[in-house]
Amino acid sequence: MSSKISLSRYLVEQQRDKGNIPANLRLLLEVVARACKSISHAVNKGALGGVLGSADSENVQGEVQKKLDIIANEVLLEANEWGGHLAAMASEEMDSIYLVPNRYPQGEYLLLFDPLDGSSNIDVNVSIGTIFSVLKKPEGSQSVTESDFLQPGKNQVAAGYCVYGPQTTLVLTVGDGVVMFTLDREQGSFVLTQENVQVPADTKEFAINMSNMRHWDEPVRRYIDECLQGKDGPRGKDFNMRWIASMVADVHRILTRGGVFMYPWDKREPHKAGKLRLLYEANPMSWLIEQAGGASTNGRQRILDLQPELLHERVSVVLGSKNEVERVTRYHDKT
Ligand code: AHM
Ligand code: MG
Repeated sequence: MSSKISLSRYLVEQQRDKGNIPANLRLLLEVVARACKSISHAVNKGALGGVLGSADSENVQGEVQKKLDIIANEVLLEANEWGGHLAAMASEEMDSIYLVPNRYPQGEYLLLFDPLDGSSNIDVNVSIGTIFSVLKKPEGSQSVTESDFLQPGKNQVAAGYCVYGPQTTLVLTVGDGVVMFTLDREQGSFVLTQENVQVPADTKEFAINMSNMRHWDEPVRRYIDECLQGKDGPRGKDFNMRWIASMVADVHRILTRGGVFMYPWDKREPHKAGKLRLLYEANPMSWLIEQAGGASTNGRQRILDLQPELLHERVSVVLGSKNEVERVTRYHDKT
């Protein structure tokens, strides 16, 4: 790339030249990116900033919160509440929705996020990230309620994540393909480093937590079993496995070099549809993957078509290289 394109310039061009986003959505995305920069600095300080370890509290899903989960949540709330672009926010770390306080102007967007995904990796210095999804407040809705957030993923107007790894990378879609920006710490800005991200349709790499194998359902067991048989099995090729236990990092690898990611329903807690949350994990990641030419399903239905019933609803997730996702879907069809 001859001259550097900043996130601000990319967004201005999406608004002014391509007409893909209105000014308020541009502002919203700039603010989210600014918050991610600040979270990246906190993550970077680690033990020196006193940010590691547990916070001695639990979130609505009964998971122990880490100090950085709470810090990241606060950073996102504070950055976004006063700009006038939002009506309300929802987060993995908050039981219910957060309405923009009355003292600030109300906007037309709803922001949903997992402030720090991959929390089990915080203290061990492995990549973690922020996942976000943007919806429009339904027409005619005056004061926002939780039901305004219960929209299928295909309604998203922007989605992305920021991965805090060896580099801090912001990955974004506004429905015009997927773009990646790397944080230039000297300049303090995100710089466009990859456009038109494409997930190869075929892959020899899968990501799943194998320790849950005995709890899986038959179609998932069959798919992984065939991968494990390698060259000698029905697939006729050897597969490689990766599992980072940070969805952001696993999805980032898949957007970079292909692969299939699975966190399926399993028999440990049969009443739960899976581990990952639909609204602020599966939906934004599914849209990014689809925008990059991949596919995403719960095994039986396209994730972006699912009608959410609950704010913190869970879902079974299979996403990544198209041909592999379609194969897993076929295996589900047969049962
Ligand atoms: P979190 O949002 O509480 O961090 O949980 C979500 C994470 C995903 O990033 C990751 O894919 C998965 O949980 C790992 O789960 P497990 O530890 O069961 O392998
Ligand atoms: Mg998460």
